[in-house]
Amino acid sequence: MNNKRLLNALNLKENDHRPIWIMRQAGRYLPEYRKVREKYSFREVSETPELAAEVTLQPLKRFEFDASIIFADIITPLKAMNINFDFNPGPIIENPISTPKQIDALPDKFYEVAPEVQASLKLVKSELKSQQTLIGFGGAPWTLAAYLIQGKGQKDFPAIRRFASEYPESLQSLLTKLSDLSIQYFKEQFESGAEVIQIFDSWAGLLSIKDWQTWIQPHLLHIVSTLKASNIPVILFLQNANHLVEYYCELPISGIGVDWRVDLSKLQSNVKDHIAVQGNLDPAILLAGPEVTKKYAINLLNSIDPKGHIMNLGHGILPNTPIESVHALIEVIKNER
Ligand code: 1CP
Repeated sequence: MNNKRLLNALNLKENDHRPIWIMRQAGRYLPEYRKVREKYSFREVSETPELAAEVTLQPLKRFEFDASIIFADIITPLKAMNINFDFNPGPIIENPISTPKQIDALPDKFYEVAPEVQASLKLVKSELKSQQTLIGFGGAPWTLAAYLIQGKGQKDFPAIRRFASEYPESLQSLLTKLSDLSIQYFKEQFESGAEVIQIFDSWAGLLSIKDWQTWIQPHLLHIVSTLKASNIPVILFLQNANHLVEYYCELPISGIGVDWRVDLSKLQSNVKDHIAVQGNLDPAILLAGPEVTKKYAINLLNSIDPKGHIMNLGHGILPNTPIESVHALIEVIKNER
């Protein structure tokens, strides 16, 4: 047995108890995080390896999490494609893509993708305990393209759906460039110490199954098969995409992360022979305090086979979450032993 619970779970191996980490675990619910953010913007923190490493490690000083996720954003690697952006608080793209010409002008070879993230990963790795796993991450091509074309986060991202209908070949070319960028970025993260890559396909749920097969499936298949050939495990995260989960599970991935709308126990029973499941407590439950959190966490654990289960929330932890609720969650997991 490996002493890293997260890797054991992804390999569908037994553990003394299931691994736990929390999406956005380095976040505003922590006073020490808020203190850093009083002085520095999100961008300054994520682009300064010492600061990024400091906030990445903050939650591990308080809680016995089994993993840390590097502090960056899904759009961080787009700089290597000559895309300028800022955050307010979500991504704002300086010149959103509206024509095929802009896509033709984007590079398809990249020298080095987000070197600051590579530096942050190395710093964090040197501080982790041997049982803790370092997670690298990025956005799936469709989700990245949604920001590039819309210019910012917007309900249902109409601009990319319009672009897909008007310039389908050009959108395929953009998704191909984003896939190549992502493969390079993920491999570089792995070489810098990440042991697992979580790919966020946050806006996939906008598509029908047929459109998913056109815009997402071929690109993700290319990315995850390439990573698998290099023995890099991948967790795919989806939100609000219940109708697509079974199709994602046909990709050669190690884990599938889902939000609280999905029946995790049913999903697990369908995929347990080949994929680990991650999630999926509703983050809003933690707002109700430690006792309620415990009750719901125990219910979740009782419905999911510990083998191949990575405990997590169904989406990022909310900024006003009481710290005691996170302690309660950890306690429930430890008491499983
Ligand atoms: O877990 C962590 O804290 C690690 C760092 C991390 C991750 C994994 C950040 C830092 N962002 C992400 C992923 C991310 N970013 C996703 C996928 C997860 C999800 O579905 O939520 C998405 C869609 C984004 C895009 C993004 N960046 C948003 C979403 C809202 C929008 O407008 O589209 C936001 C708010 C950001 C900025 C950002 N990224 C990260 C943080 C801590 C912040 C907030 C900055 C601030 O509060 O000023």
